[in-house]
Amino acid sequence: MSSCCNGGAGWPEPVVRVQAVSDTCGATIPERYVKPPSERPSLLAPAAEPVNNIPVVDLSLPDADGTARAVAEASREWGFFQVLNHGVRPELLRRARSAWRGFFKQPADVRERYANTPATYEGYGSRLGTAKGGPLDWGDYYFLHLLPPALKSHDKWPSLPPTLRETTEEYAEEVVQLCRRVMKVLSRGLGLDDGRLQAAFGGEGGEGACLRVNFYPRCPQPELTLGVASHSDPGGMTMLLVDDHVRGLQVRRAGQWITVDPVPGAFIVNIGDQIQVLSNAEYKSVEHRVTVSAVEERLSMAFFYNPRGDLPVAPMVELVAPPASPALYPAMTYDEYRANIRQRGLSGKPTQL
Ligand SMILES: O=C(O)CCC(=O)C(=O)O
Repeated sequence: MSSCCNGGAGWPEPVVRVQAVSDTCGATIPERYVKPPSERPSLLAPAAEPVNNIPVVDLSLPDADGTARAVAEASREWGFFQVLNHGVRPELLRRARSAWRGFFKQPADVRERYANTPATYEGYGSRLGTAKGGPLDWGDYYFLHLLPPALKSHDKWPSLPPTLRETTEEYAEEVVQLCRRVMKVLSRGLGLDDGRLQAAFGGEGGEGACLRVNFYPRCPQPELTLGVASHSDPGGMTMLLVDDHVRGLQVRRAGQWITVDPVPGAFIVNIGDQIQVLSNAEYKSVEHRVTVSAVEERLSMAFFYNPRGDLPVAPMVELVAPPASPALYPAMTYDEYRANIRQRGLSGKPTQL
């Protein structure tokens, strides 16, 4: 099998690209990708999936209080919802997906120029977590920083395809605007001023943002593995863009895995651990995972919108009223919280939550 290439750069063992594994493994996936039986997906034909989907909210409706109620209910009950009429141009969604697909279709030596290390994870990667011999997921990714501006470095972004940097820049500008808008709706849904949650993130211009583009190659034994194992998102909120026609995301609800049916052109929004803390567990950061397919590749773009890294994040005082409603979490900065996750990798939900 063609493997390679980045074992000396801080990873505990050589990193193998899942694209290379998919191209060479034949009908059987390597043992390292096989999940324990309790974690394996039960893959049903689309027609046999439980008819259930995360709530869908139309952001263009004029009733702002009604929208806030719908978003708050989805955030309490599901931790997930899809947004339509969100203001990010459909043409830009298509261009962003196409530019990033173009990167994953570059020859291996072009992709390897951007191989990442566990120091920052920025660049082209195939694993999370640094435990030697740890489980691997059936997906490669590209991770990059967007905000604060001091962390953004175009040199660390792919130069091919030639449109990628400019398109990603444009995409980030529009998605940040959408995140700020949804933050207001979430804040109102908690009965707070529209700007309150954003203030707890460091204000407009003080927040953090990064992007992980996931590429899941075809897999000959999708029933044995996962594209991303079950996890909750450590940051504030995630704006996820998925392929319109390929399912894969599953959300845990009442002990069951619900497959999300993507609404074409929508973003999938999910609450991350930091908003669960700030809302004192009113809004839930819910575990999710990704299944893969034997017949279709899949690309997803996870835009992570986070509090400023050095701000203490704790339940907002307006939502704390002891003894009936004590603060459920101690204050911790997002930088501290993230350092812990980067070491152990994404798996399950942190025990303190
Ligand atoms: O690919 C997806 O649908 C979800 C990806 C995800 O959960 C992640 O990048 O954290």
